[in-house]
Amino acid sequence: MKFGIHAGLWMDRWTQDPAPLFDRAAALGFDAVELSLLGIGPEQAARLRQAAADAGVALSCSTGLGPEADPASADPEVRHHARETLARAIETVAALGSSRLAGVVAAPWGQFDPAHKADRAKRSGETLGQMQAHLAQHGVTLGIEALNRFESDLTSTAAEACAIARAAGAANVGVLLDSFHMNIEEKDPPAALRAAGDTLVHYHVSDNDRGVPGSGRYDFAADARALKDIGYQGWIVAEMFVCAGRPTSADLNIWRDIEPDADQAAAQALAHMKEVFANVG
Ligand code: LER
Ligand code: MN
Repeated sequence: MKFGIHAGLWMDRWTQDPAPLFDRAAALGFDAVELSLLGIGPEQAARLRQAAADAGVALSCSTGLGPEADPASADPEVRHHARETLARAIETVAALGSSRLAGVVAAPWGQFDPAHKADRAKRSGETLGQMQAHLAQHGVTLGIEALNRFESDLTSTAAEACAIARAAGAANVGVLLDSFHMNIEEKDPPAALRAAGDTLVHYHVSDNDRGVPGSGRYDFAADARALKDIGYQGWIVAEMFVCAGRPTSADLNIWRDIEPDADQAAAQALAHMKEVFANVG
């Protein structure tokens, strides 16, 4: 099991070069850095892979699909574009030397169509299931993130994300659960983790305000017991967005500084993660 940090903590724009952050994360004691593919294409992969290796950090990747690449769309052309977009993302992940891709992959980020939710969920599972051969060929696992109601209507809860992942019927498709989203949507986050079981392939942590885990109301110790019970072997990645006034923070609706200093937030996050999740994995 690895402890990671999402590079978005430090990034003004998704297109900012994340390479200098690898040494920073390593110096803070993290094993891994998560990159958003929103600003990274295959042409940067070899250089970033080398930079991560030089810094001694592993990489995981997250992404968000737009409406033109909606796996749940009723339009076969749009679903075709979703498969093409995911295929390029999977290839980029592999070229980065990574085996993990997770995030907003079941439906577009910030798009809502509740009247057709059941049909969309069915089509999303089918489309993602069709990625299995490509995922297996490149050694990549895909995690469907359960997102709070303000970011998507298709997978608000772990149960909804798990239903799509299971319907995909693909060994390399599972779910990403994130404490920030679970805090909003789940009545009982540890129960949601237990119900996800081996469908859980990735786990994000931040507190209820998207700040340092352990600084707010979220019960990480209870999640740790659930992760141990299900034999979770995946990574634990701190995904904090704490600085206002940046294009990246606007994408995550961060309108005030949540923590005074990003480096300090990362250090405090890792200290809490090591304390609370010591017995997981
Ligand atoms: C967005 O809220 C989020 O949690 C990210 O993991 C999306 O990729
Ligand atoms: Mn997340």
